Amino acid sequence: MHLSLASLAKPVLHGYFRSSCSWRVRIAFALKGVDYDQVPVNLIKDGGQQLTGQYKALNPMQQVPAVEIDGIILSQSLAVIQYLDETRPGPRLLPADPKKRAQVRMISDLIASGIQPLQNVHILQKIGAEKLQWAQHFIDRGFKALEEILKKTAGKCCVGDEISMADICLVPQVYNAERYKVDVGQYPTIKRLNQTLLEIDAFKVSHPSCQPDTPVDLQA
Ligand SMILES: N[C@@H](CCC(=O)N[C@@H](CS)C(=O)NCC(=O)O)C(=O)O
Repeated sequence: MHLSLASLAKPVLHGYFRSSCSWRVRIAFALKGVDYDQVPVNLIKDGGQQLTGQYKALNPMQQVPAVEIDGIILSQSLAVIQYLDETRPGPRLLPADPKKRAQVRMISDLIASGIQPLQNVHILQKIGAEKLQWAQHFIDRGFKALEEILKKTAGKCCVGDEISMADICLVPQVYNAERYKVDVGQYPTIKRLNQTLLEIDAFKVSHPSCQPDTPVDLQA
């Protein structure tokens, strides 16, 4: 097998401890057992380090995460997760069965397109004083739909009993919901899955409370 120098280098994750999309990628690295370096991008400090010209060169969307891997730069956490799944050994993050794989993508997209973008820093800055109610409204709207779907698809995990990209999306979104004081108890399946998944090592080591850029007062 031909190995290029780029594919031997450790991947570099440009992310932020509290960003749910960065956490998704950290979980995927941990599940696959891939060693990587982290470069913090503080979304708040200095007006947002994601807005610098230097960072824009990595990700023109000026969002985290961005990942340097195998000689390319990837943004969009779901693209990164699927690339890792296609190129790294370890547990599958998308099931082999087409129906289950479609369900994993459905749940991942519901969270990644239908809920998370509405709580982005630059969106909430535009909303202003109403931002808490705004975030709660859209998380509740998404979680109502997600709860109905998960009732049908979940076993120990979002789809059956195997961890997948859907679980990788779910746990950071519940963390966000709790930050915005959404009562997750209204969604018993979401709550149960989140509790089960948080017991797994890959979710623990990647948690926002224990990253290199986690402020001391938020460390576990
Ligand atoms: N679809 C993108 C979304 C990335 C994203 O929204 N990142 C947020 C943090 S989770 C961000 O960088 N926000 C910065 C801003 O809103 O200015 C992904 O999945 O990677």
